[in-house]
Amino acid sequence: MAPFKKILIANRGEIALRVLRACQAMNIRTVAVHSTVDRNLKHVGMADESVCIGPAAAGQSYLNVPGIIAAMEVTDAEAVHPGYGFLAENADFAERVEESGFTFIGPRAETIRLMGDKVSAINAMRQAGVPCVPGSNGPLDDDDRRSERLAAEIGFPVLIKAAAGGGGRGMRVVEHPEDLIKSISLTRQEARSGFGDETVYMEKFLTNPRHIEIQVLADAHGNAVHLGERDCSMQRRHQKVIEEAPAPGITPDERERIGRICTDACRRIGYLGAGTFEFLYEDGEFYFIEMNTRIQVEHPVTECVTGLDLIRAQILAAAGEPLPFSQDDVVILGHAIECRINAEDPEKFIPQPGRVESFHAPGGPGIRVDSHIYDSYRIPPNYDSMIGKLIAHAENREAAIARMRVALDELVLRGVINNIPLHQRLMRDSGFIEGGANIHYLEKLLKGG
Ligand code: MV4
Repeated sequence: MAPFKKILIANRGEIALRVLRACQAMNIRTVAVHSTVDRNLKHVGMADESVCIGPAAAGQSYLNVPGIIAAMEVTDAEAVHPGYGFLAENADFAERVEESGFTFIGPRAETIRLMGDKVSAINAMRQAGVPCVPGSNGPLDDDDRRSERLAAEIGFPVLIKAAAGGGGRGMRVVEHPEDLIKSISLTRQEARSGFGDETVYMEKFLTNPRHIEIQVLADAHGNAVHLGERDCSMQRRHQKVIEEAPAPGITPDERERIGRICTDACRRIGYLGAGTFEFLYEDGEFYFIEMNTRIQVEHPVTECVTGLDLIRAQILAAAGEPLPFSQDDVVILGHAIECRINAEDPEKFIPQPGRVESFHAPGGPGIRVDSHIYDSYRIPPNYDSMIGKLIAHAENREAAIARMRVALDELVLRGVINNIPLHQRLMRDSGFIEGGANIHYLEKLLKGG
């Protein structure tokens, strides 16, 4: 029996298509909601029903909470999958969905709210035994002497972060003690105007970390498993470019130890569904920074190395089904790499919307393409520039890179300027091939370092 009869997909692009495919494989009917410029999206045509919920501007369509709930009512959908971005980590939306008698496919609203505030997230995690970055262990108050003592104890450089920030928004590095108080007040002002919350906290600034994240799955019966880690260090301006699993150099013992810490924390906080613990990794130590309460763009690399369907797992968890496997059943097999394909300028990384003249996806063993584009598809200028993901899986990292090189050379994408040449370069770059590059590697490479 299908866990739901009908699911509404509150997203667009490749992730909406990915969710639709999972629903179809589970015999669940689908409702696509879309903006006026998105009538021609691939998943809209494939869905059982579709509803136009507003104009192109996301604020009036994909972020239109009453419109989406009304669409659930008129189509008699039981549950909503938010994908990533848009309303995926909006606790008020999750709450409104549940109050309206529907199921939100994701963690409970209170969990989303807890993790949305980075200070409360870190506090919850520290109490649950997760290693965090040395820091203020809570908000900074307006006692300047106290902040100065704290920074001196932690040691410079320190980082001032907005509690309502995350994903690289609202942070400021402080190198010298004399700049501390000014930096705190500037970060506070930016946080107040940017997020409507001036709460800031302090952490030691880790200078050359890697970004390694742990994927977890938890059910409503107190079971939690981890699906190993992903390395997402290859990024530019907080936009990930390449992700891989497992992370180069992380040993099975390290994986088991940090994975166990994350699943213990999931049980402690009553986590539900899919989630990601984001860590900075430096000198052999993991430091928790944030938790993502959504499915992530890079989930396919974890699917490849575990053989699991994470969207299916999210749907089953939301329906109250117990996890159908235990930690011992999770086996990491081989290596997977994902290249995010963006329609963007190769020099300045400015989005390049327009008409896809032709698109031919590569194939063969271990190659996966998650994309909604097709010949003559017009990429609207209103949303982000990611138009697909190319994933290569093989028995080891070297073989996965070899498969990715072939797939990138085989892929045809004409009509829109894109970042495939960047990926072709990276797959031949000695620093990437070596593995284990830190979060600054790509930006240095692009600057000519
Ligand atoms: C840090 C850090 C160094 N030290 N925290 C940026 C995004 C947000 N998730 C947290 N971020 C960082 N937090 C401390 N204590 C460096 C970053 C950071 C970063 C982290 C992950 C991936 C890319 C990054 C790029 C620049 C800075």
